[in-house]
Amino acid sequence: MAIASVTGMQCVSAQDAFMIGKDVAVFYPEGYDARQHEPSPIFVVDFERTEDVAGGWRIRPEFSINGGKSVARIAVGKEVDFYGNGEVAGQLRRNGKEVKFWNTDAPKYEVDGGKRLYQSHPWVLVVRRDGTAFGVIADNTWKSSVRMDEEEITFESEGPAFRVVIIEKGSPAEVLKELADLTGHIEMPPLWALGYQQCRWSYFPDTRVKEIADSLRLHRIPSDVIWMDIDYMDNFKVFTFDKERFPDPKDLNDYLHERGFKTVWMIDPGVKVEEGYRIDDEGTKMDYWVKDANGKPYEGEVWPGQCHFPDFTRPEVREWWGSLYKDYMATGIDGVWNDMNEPAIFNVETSTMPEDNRHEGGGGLAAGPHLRYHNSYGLNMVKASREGILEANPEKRPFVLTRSNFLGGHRYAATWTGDNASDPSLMKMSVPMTINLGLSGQPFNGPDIGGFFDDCTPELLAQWTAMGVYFPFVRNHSAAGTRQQEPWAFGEETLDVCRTAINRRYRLLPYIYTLFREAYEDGVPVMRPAFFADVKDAALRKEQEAFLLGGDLMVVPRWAENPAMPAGDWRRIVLEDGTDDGYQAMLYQRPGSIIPIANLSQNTTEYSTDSLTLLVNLDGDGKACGRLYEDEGEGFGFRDGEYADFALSASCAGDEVIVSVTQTNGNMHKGRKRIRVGLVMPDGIVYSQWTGGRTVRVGR
Ligand code: MIG
Repeated sequence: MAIASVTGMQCVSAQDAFMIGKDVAVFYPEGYDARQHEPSPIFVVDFERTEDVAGGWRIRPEFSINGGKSVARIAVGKEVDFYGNGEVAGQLRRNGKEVKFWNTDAPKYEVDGGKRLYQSHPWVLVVRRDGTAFGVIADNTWKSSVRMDEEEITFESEGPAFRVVIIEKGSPAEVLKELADLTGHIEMPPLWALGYQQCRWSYFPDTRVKEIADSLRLHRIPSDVIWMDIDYMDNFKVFTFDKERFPDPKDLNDYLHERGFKTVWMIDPGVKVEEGYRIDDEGTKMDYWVKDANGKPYEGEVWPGQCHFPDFTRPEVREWWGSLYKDYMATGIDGVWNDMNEPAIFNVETSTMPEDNRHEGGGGLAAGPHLRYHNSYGLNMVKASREGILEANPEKRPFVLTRSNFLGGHRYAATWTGDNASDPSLMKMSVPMTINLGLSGQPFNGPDIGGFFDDCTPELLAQWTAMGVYFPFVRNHSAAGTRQQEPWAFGEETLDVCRTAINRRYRLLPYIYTLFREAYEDGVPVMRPAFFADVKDAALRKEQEAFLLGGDLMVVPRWAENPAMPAGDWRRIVLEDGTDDGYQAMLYQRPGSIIPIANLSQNTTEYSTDSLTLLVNLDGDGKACGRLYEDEGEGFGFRDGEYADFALSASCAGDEVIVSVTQTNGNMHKGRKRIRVGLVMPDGIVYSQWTGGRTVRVGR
């Protein structure tokens, strides 16, 4: 059943199109060659024709070949707002923007005018005035671009004609749920990965790392993770340890574990060309490297000097790479940081490998040029990493952080937004960047807090931390050679600001962990744009200073100049006593919501919800509700019912507010010692006494 028809000079509508589910249609161009695109790294489902696309279906691509490029144009109608696009610099609303899909090491987001960064997500979320929404996926890894013009989206690719998937729904949240159903839901992260994390390129030797850990505890900065950058490696050789600086990684990991820290260590894709270096010898012997156009193992320069690059398109290479993590993780490493996997190459103008390099594929994937496989290089690497780490530690939830990735890669790794700088404009930009990644199926992400390049200032670290603790991923990181950037590096006042902010993060963990559960279930982002509070409110569509953490908390950074707030009686909450330092982001709670809060802990191994505070902001009818999801925070028992899901509810009876906590799901017995209620009033929070049991009655 071909429905091809010539509609313009060169334009053809889909040669074939069909529904692959409710409200999801796929459109195939004429001459579509599945071997050039499938199996797609984006999808976890096979496309099965459920029915034909109905005549009334609104959004349809027109395909064409134009100047040698494969083009898909999608007319979108008037008055729409564009979002998503994955990792992008600049404003939240993508109208009028162009993004290039060619993963690039992009310091300060300056390459190509900021049009291409470390990751590619050929994805646009489109929201109409009335709040209905649709999403567009170009199922294409080849070098390409997208433009969002006034009434039209244009994908243009240097590769062969590609198919387009359209999701049509009643709201952006529903579109994102469908996106998760099609591309995979995130895995539950380990709880510790939601804590505060301290990183810096140049934490060496191991005694310095211990010093950092001790300082965090000494200054009572709640924290969970210390990161090891490339400094620990022997001559930057992956899966090795410098004999002088890091002679005993197990001892270091033990030391940190004893103090309640987890550790994340870096692994890059480039393998130093060196005879006698086990990894290089193995890869060479097995012939696992990416090849140049002549079929010889390609060599490119990175940190260690000349390197080979594993061909991650090959299943056996992924398996091998994954297996390398076994001994490595056995030193007590908790998580892995995959950097430079665009892949980034030094001293070449393109900063990556040649487009005509060869990848072998396998497992149904055809051999093809780097032009095709560049954008999925990072995705395939983290897929290998995740699987290997899981095999090494089958009882633990893998934690992988990646710099490069591709649409769908959220299944394997969390991400950070690469090398920003200690600059207020980049701090501000980190809000829309994190939001748009969330609107592209990657909820677990965040920027280098404090900024990577250049010297941070006390003012900037205070501002950035005071807001950054409400991001999904919270890590302070900076480049070697810049000024020290730990919370204590700028004196008492900055330290106090950071501590207060981080304390609030830890107190909010019951709520934040529940949000990750929601992301896992429904594909809804953890950090959301303000317009999610009221998708019909046109005034919220451009808001990119203030943002939502989940559905119930608006975060307004102190530097926000003119934040648009959702209508309704959102009430200010201040999470703890103490003077207002003028830096802490302002938090507003949604009317009708209940937010669960823990007592302060210094890390997630100490964290407990035995004492639970429920912040209640009643709606106009005197009601409120919320949710608390809990499990072990580690391992996979939750898949077999080892969790506890609670409905939180509040209602008024006479002069009293009755607040109750009811387990609705899960077999985990979560003994709770005591609860209390904080009634959010216009002029502050009024706390009840602590009580045992599951119900609290408080006077209004
Ligand atoms: O060429 O490992 O984005 O976070 O500290 C720089 C050193 C390599 C880039 C990463 C950055 C990391 C740095 N890496």
